[in-house]
Amino acid sequence: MKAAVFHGSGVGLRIEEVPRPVAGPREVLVKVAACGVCHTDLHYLEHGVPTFKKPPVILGHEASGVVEEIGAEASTVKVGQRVLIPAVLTCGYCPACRAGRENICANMTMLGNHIDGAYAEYVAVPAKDVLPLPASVPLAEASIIADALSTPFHAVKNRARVQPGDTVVVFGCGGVGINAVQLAALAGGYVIAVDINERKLAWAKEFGAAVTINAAKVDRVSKEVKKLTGGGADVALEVIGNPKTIEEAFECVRVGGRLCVVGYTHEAVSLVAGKIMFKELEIVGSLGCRPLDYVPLIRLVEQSKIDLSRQVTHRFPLQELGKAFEVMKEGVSLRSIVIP
Ligand code: PAD
Repeated sequence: MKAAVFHGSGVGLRIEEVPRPVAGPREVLVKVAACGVCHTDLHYLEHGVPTFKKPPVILGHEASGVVEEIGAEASTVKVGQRVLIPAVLTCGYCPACRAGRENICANMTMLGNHIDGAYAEYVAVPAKDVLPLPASVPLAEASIIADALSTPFHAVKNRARVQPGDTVVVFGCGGVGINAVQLAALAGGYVIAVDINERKLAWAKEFGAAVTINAAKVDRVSKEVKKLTGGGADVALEVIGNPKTIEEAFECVRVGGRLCVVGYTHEAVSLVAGKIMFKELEIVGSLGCRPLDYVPLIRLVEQSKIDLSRQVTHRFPLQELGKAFEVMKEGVSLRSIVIP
């Protein structure tokens, strides 16, 4: 089969012919319908972030497809079933899994990171992890539920805990951030979207932001947010992964408010500890999504409460995966999917 194989930072990705995976006894072999292209892949390709599996490794962690084969002991899934593959697979028995927090599983395996991923024609995954997709949900577009939607769903609902009437500032309106905007608005928040790209800010408006701020055109975003909210936002979400914007998001939060960090950076950030104490601020991280949250999330998509199709702005064949990273870097895409 054809797959996009990562050979290490600096070497990059090559489209190669590799052996088709075989489903183990408790696994299913999924024929990939589409795989979403996430900024996390760019971290491996260009920012020196290592994958857990030593390259060569097939990247891609945001996939949907159709079950082609089932392992001998995989009785819960049928051949021909349309499925979503969560980006992260969990063990089910570590302390975090036992506590219902599978998204921080001690033995997690992420597709296209710990194990071969879905920039490929086929991928083999445990049967217990795949989620059935209703017939009314478009299969290829549904791939982005696996990360671009599920990550902000968990962040907004469980970590940032947005409540109706909350003022919410979202830093970064890319593939993941746009859904933080959409979901925070759906939760009843008054959403202030921040980006440096006017096109992204226009999309943020379409996806539910009440106000937008172009960070490149103001002196301090926090000053603007304080003006708009009468002293600071109840919740700030950082969905970029830049120490400077994490620090600025922190400055936007009102007394008793909450900062939720979704963006990834390996760099340190500098926050004034006294402000955390005096303002009783909460600082939380948010990683991926718990399996139990996928069910209501897919239901919201099925009920058209979440706009899925409009955010897939670009489609590429696997051979043109490189172009998906180009449009991401140019800032002209919201989410690209590759169709093997
Ligand atoms: P993206 O490239 O689609 O979006 C990033 C957005 O940030 C773009 O719209 C940029 O214009 C905007 N931006 C960049 N710099 C600034 C700035 N200084 N001020 C304001 N806006 C800016 O990326 P994405 O949405 O795919 O991913 C965003 C981050 O989320 C990235 O760090 C990724 O690794 C992380 C992520 N985290 C999880 C998780 O589980 N926590 C999951 C998936 C992705």
